[in-house]
Amino acid sequence: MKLILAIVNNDDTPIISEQLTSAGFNMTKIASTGGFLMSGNTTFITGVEDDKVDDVVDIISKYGKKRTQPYVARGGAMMGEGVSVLHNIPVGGGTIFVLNVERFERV
Ligand code: 2BA
Repeated sequence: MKLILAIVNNDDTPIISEQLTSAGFNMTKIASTGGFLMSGNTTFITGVEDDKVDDVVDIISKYGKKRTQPYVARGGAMMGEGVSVLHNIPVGGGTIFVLNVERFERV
């Protein structure tokens, strides 16, 4: 068994949630925050049998869209105090971790 942790954009959360559920996967959604952009995202936790991992990854890949988000870099010693530069940072579609599960119980 594997545990999949998938971080996706909030805008894609409803469709990914719907698709995982209708494909029969159990999952938990956690409201999370990206450490770099400090904006909200969603972390899906899904426990699946090994042969289902690719199905989950396929759904997240299909419905998690790549996009850019604005990021304002504020000046310092390198750029000059008071200077701000707007960057468009590429984000997503999904950041996916697949972990081995040692034991799974529903009690
Ligand atoms: P954030 O940490 O807010 O990162 C958003 C996007 O900013 C990243 O997109 C990446 O393109 C860029 N970025 C992140 N750290 C950077 C840095 N130190 N310098 C320059 N650019 C940087 P994604 O890679 O698609 O990541 C989307 C979200 O997935 C991240 O939001 C974070 O919440 C999560 N994530 C990504 N990689 C992770 C990792 N190795 N461990 C845990 N969470 C991760």
